[in-house]
Amino acid sequence: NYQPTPEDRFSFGLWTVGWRGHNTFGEAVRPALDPVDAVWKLSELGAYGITFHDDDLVPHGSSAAERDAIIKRFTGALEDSGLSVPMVTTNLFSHPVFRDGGFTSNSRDVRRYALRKVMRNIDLAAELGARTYVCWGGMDGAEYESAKDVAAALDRLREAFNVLCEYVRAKGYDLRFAIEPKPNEPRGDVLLPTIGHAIAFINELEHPEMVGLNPEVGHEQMAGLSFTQGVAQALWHGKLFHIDLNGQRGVKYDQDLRFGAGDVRDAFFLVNLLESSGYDGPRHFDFKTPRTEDMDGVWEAARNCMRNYLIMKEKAAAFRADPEVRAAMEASRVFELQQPTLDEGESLEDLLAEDIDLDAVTQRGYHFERLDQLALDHLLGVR
Ligand code: GLT
Ligand code: MN
Ligand code: MN
Ligand code: MN
Repeated sequence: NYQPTPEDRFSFGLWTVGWRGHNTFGEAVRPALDPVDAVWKLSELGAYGITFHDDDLVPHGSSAAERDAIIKRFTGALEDSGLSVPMVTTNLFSHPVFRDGGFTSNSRDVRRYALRKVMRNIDLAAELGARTYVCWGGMDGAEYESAKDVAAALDRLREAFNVLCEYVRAKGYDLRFAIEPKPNEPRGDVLLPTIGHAIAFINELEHPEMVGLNPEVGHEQMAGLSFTQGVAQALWHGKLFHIDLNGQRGVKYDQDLRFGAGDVRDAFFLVNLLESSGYDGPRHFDFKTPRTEDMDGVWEAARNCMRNYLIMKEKAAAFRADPEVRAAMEASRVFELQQPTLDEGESLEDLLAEDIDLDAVTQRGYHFERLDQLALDHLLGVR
């Protein structure tokens, strides 16, 4: 019956179920959600975790006493409900001071403020037992080529991660960073626009082992890319630290639909990949319920994010276990790709001396059509 349990490791951002529906053209359509109500509702639905930005939990401008009281009340609800906080992040985009970004603002005082804001919230993240700290730099980017020195921005971004890794090491926290790429929105062009850009950037850090990725379904699809292929590469590099699951229909604004909406094929192959890869991190949903819905619609969407994941998981397992699928993969030479191109110890002279029967091999068809239809039959529920 696709009823989630905490073992499924489903988590939700406080900003997702709490999104009030304001956008560039319209005002908020839903009431503010009390974080404590979110905790209870999510645990009732079968989630295991809740995540938040500093400002989602403690409104900007709260006094120290107010902050303490809010955190005390929130941790009380966590203890009583059994919900955990696997990931925490920072809001470096809403406040007007971040209009040119956080870590890469042209203003040095803003960059210093951004670092302090993150460090302060890292202490809270560690206190709550979070193991992952997400950094989404959506406001770090540009609309004017002349106004942003990209090399300097990357220098400052590297500096920020080096400083933050140093902070975590000095404090002895068991915490890793996960960079969330996005091609655009809110900035016209965001720094580190895709999974690939972020992986290359991480290699330039002082502690690359402490920094990985939090890729989001819709963000890669906004760039017209295959999310599943991007995640496969992130896994290959050992960099899938966390994941934002949602739905997106094609190359357009960031839709943040519930998981399963949008590109159903990519969702199916993504779940198939995650479930067969050994990825054991949270399955985190980052969705925004469309403005047409009231709060009932929000909880309906949250429930269905998990339901769709579990349906895909069942279908993907059946797909992998199907003997006809195995045979079709064999016929498509899928497993042959796992074989190294050269034998161990083989000399390049041997390789150079070999010949190929071009006439014969050129005729070879790969039967991918048959294999793909088997996948689609599974997905559509007729197998
Ligand atoms: C914002 C963004 C998301 C990020 C969040 C983390 S904030 O809602 O659109 O994709 O994951 O900062
Ligand atoms: Mn996200
Ligand atoms: Mn998004
Ligand atoms: Mn979003």
